[in-house]
Amino acid sequence: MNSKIEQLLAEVEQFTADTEQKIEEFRIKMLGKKGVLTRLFDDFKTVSAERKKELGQKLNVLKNKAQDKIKTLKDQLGNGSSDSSLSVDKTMPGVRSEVGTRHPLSVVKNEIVEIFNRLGYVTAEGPEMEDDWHVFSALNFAPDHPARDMQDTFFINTDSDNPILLRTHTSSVQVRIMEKQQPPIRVVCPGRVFRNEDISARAHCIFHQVEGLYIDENVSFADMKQTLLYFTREMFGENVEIRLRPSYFPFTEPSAEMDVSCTICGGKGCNICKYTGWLEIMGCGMVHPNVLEACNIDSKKYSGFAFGMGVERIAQLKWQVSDIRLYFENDVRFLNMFRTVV
Ligand code: 2U9
Repeated sequence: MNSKIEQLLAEVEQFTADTEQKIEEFRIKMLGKKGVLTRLFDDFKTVSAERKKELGQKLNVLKNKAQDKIKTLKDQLGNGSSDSSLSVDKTMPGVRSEVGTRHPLSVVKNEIVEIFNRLGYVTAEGPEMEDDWHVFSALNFAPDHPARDMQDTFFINTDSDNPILLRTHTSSVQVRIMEKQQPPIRVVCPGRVFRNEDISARAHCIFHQVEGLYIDENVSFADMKQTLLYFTREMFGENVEIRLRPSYFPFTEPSAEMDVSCTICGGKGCNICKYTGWLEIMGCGMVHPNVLEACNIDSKKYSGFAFGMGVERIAQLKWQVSDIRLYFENDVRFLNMFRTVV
């Protein structure tokens, strides 16, 4: 058997073919059901125990070499190396591979995050699937607050007294950070959020937020105002102004809505700002003492501010995209409009 294997190894080594048919004949002869290897493997069953290891290894080598040879010859044929009618025209220009681009929402998100990173804020992310505590209870939402309603929030499991749900804001990430870490805290949290809303040109059930949180001793409302003015001017230009209007959120007190002077008309009034001269871009406020205490932070020693903005809203103001759905359809004709944006 040994000499037969040696002979076949040499045969495999020397074999060449320039047609599919010759390769197939060789395959049937070597590896077919009635081929030489099948017969050798049958004979192998009767080989003495002492020789089994050596001959078994040799047989496997032969089988692998035969398979490799067939594959190599087939590949060569495929490349047209021996069939002149299929040969490659080496003077043809190469096929250019398309380079993708960043999604416009990622571009805006990165820009927002980087502005705050320059101010010393670290970036943090957290789970999209959350529990009631991190999304609502720790953030001072009353037990009967409408946001906890099935109509507003996607619930996953309501069996326990701490239901599992899709986060409706990224504030849950800041709650997790406060639970783990004592002040000073300076974080920005970008991420995807989910609300049970009908999809339209102005609203989507999935959108993106960037929220921020700054907690330390003696942090004031004035610190917040100056930080947000710096952010707005970095984002929209040196000449824009901001204004704060009183508002209400359960997790901040006092709370405010922040407007930026219209980036289109400069505040004179146009159809983008509905002739008010102002565009709303974010919400903000001083973190409610109940929120600090829920996360084991001493509200007598520490204070802080928080803010939140929708990435789609900022992108819309930057590029005047009037239909939010375009950001989610991934139509390349739309995405290609942002090719030059990095
Ligand atoms: C903690 C405490 C307070 C985050 C804040 C807002 C105000 C806000 C909205 C803007 C448009 C959400 O995307 S939007 O619909 N956000 O108005 N968010 S203050 O406050 C926090 C966060 C975390 C621990």
